Amino acid sequence: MSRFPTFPPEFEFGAATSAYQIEGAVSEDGRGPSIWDTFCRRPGAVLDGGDGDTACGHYHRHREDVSLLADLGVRSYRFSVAWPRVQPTGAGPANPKGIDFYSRLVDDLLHAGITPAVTLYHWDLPQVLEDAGGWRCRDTAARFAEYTALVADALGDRVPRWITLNEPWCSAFLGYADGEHAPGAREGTPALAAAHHLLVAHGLSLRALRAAGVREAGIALNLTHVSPAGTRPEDREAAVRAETQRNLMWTEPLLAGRYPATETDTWEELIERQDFRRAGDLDLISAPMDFLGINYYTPSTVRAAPYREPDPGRRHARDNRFEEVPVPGARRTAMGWPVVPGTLRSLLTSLRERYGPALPPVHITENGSAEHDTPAADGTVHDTDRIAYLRAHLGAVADAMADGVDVRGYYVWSLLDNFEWSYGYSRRFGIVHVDYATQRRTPKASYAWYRELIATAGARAGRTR
Ligand code: PNW
Repeated sequence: MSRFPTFPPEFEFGAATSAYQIEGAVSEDGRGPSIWDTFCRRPGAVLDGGDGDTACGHYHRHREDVSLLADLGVRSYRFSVAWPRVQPTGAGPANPKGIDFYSRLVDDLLHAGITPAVTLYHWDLPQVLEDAGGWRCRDTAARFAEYTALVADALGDRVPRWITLNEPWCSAFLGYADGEHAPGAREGTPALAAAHHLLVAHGLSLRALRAAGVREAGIALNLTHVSPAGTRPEDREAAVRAETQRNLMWTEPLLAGRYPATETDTWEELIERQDFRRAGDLDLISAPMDFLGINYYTPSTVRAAPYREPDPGRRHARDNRFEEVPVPGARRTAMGWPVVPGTLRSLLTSLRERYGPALPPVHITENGSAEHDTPAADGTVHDTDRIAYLRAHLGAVADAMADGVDVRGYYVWSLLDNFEWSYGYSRRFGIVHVDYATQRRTPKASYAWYRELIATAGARAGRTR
């Protein structure tokens, strides 16, 4: 096997982060509280009691972080704008200091020759909006469209690529059904309402982006590759339910303008009470996008499991009549996630088969792995497992492209070790090591490897930088 998979000259290599995971400075320059500030204070919500109060201190170190990106040679950097910096209470005019921070970041990136890609929502909902019902309420989608217009108005002239939502599956089900993410709710129907309102929010946000004249707009979904654990009919049915919830309930409305055909098996009687759906919603949700962002980490192998109620007497909106089983022979990352790179190729080709020309060009908006990094005495990290993970997944992307899937770019998750949500600082995804006590950044071996891959691809393409 050659050292690097081969990509066409115009392929865009990038790196990704998100606001709450790296910025810190949560009370500075008028930022209001978000649901993650609140959730982190709940005892037991985050491993080791971590929070994003300081994180990587990126808010004050963004210059240094842009230098790291420039040395890496990436063509694009994906970051998120914190809604509560722009609208501390989720409504009203833009907070100028919040906008200024992102405006300076964008200018620094452009100065370094790096294309900014903005995610508008990477999970930090203003707390005031959650107090009014959060994503359970349709009004939050309207608020999101107003916020989108403010950010697009301020940055739209300089930012070509826009992502409305990051992983709405996580916001709806980890946030409102499983209680693992903010706001930490364990409810029934409201989580399904949240899923729908997130899709409506995407549609309204896309419309606001179009009105502002932005060049490229899309969404980032955490799609997975689902397979049944064996040949038992009940396991095959479990795989259909998992496929519906993880993939189809997002891709069908977005790309085909319909709710998934399998949803009534998945949510049974809950479906009959879906009065949160309105005429015209599907037209709004399925408005054409310029690209589909896919965040990919690991496949799901599932078997049938008995239904579990979250709280006595309440129905769980997340169909949990399936459970994940280990993949035999697959290595697991520090998250416990099995590494099966070929499943990324299969996911991409199956999307192409299902949607044909309705599948827009794809960007892999996140891919990477948490590993048990052990810094050597000199502080360097020889993360050979991460390099193997990245090489194999980039190879799977190249294979899917050879199969005819139009993939335009790839963003490694993540530039920096950072706040890994309910795992706190215990899991490291960065290609740059962060010593949280000193905020010292040390590029890992994977950073050097990725840098060489980018330079090699660039040299092949006749680019100089
Ligand atoms: C994604 N799950 O999160 C996010 O977009 C990133 O912010 C995050 O750091 C990264 O992946 C690594 O976890 C996920 O439980 C969190 O299935 C949880 C799940 C999936 C994605």
